[in-house]
Amino acid sequence: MTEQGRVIKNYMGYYYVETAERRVFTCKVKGRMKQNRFSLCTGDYVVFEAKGTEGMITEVLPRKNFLQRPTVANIDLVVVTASCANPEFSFLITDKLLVLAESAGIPAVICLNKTDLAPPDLLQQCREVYGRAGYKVLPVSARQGDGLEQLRNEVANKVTVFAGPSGVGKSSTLNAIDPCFQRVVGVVSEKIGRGRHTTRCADFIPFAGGYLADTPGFGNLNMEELEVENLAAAFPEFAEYSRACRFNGCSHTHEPGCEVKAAVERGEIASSRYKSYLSIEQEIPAKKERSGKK
Ligand SMILES: Nc1nc2c(ncn2[C@@H]2O[C@H](COP(=O)(O)OP(=O)(O)O)[C@@H](O)[C@H]2O)c(=O)[nH]1
Ligand SMILES: [Mg+2]
Ligand SMILES: [Zn+2]
Repeated sequence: MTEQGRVIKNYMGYYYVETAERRVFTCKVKGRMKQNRFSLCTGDYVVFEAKGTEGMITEVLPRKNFLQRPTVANIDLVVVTASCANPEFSFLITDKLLVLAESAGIPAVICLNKTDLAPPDLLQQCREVYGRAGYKVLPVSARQGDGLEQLRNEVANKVTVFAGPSGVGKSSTLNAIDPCFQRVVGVVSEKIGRGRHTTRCADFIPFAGGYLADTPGFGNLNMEELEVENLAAAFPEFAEYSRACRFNGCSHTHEPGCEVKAAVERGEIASSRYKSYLSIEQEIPAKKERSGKK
């Protein structure tokens, strides 16, 4: 029988596909598809031929969006997770994750975990910087159980991915949202997980009418796939100023009459955000270099 469903887990070459009736099928990919350079990840909607509780995937339906790191498709929300301390809060990593979500066209909020360890003023500072950029900041202490209700409300009925470096408390936060989850916590277990099956894909866990996806940590964030020309658009608060720059296609780095730079100097755009912009811009190879490599 032909069925449709969504890939909720990818493990050892098997795709676990859940239908609208919440039946889960263990599926493989039809050989013919493999030849056509198919791409399939958690979150994809697929068509499959069902036989008992198994299935053969014959088609991947068009994606609404796609996130490279972690590799997931058709997402409603990215929760960019950071910790107040241990590891120390990083504006740059937070901004990189926001840029990746923004470039993929996926809404994002910031979960600021470990508020129990927060240095004075950090929460206020984050609220100022990210509030101005249009992002909600949700303070949480997974350890003390603070801020969870707001987070639960935020993710209800959505397909949500938790993204953030190792150790900030993504798994702990998921466990705090729903103690049934029992995600493995701690740096050591992450290492084992990475060694055994190098999963860059995330697993979906059903929650409140949607799904939550925990993701393994990452070594470094690859910003090289971005286009320099599109980077400024991934900083929503630049838009109203960049329209007024003297030059069309202003890169907001060295040009005279740059209104983005002027706004940073007046304190209307957070200097940490502009610093991240410059730093990410440096990481993206110039167009010539890129085509030269191919
Ligand atoms: N103090 C404090 N520690 C936390 C909190 N949340 C997580 N941790 C600790 O941070 C470490 C990493 O947590 P984990 O959930 O594995 O992080 P992940 O790598 O992002 O999934 C563990 O030792 C947790 O016990 C918190 O709210 N406060
Ligand atoms: Mg984890
Ligand atoms: Zn400019």
